[in-house]
Amino acid sequence: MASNPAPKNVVTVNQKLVLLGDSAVGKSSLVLRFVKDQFDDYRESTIGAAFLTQTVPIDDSTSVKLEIWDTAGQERYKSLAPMYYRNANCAIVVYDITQASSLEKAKSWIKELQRQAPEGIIIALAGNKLDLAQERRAVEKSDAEAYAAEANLLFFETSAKTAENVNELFTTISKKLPLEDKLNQARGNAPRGVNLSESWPNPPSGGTCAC
Ligand code: G3D
Ligand code: MG
Repeated sequence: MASNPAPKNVVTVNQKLVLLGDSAVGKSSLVLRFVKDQFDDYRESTIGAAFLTQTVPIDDSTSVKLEIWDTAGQERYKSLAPMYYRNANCAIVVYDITQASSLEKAKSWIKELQRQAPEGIIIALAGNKLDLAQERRAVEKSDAEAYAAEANLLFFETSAKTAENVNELFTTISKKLPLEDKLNQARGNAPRGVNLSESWPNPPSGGTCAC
């Protein structure tokens, strides 16, 4: 995925994305694949949360700059999560298709988001490690897909390792975001090329990968 800044005649809208899910399901790996098109076989666990940005072209005149908060999955960091999803525009909840318990954990995050996150938040469910499907699949795609449809979620099976469906996941969620208000505001009140930004919750300066 190209990370070039949007051209000058394109309006860029900043939107907040949070990743949630059990530890070791591949949240940081999905972000690394999406933002840098890389994969590390040996990843250090995320401490607290990591912040990255990536710009996604929506159409000829609009881009979304995703401000991505990659949270740590361990139980000891659970109390921090509301800080990241409270103002989120969208969320990706990740499970590992080789670990059935990780889907249960994902469902509990989705319930929490549906109760506590801002109304209208766009939520995607991602079943990661698709490259291991043949040998180690423990969650049937049809089961997860049926759950996602019932809970009104976008759904993808992904592999951060092979990159399968990773851009599709982030691009589809970006295209689902209701941007009308912000675009009208930008086109009516601000010169073209303006970057509509809100600070949330104080991203580290530079916006570099800390995962
Ligand atoms: P997390 O951020 O959800 O905690 P990580 O998960 O991104 O740190 O990944 C946890 C482990 O899963 C890492 O392996 C990572 O390489 C592996 N992984 C992540 N995504 C995939 C994938 O799509 N396919 C496969 N096969 N492995 C993946 P280690 O060995 O470092 O624990
Ligand atoms: Mg991580």
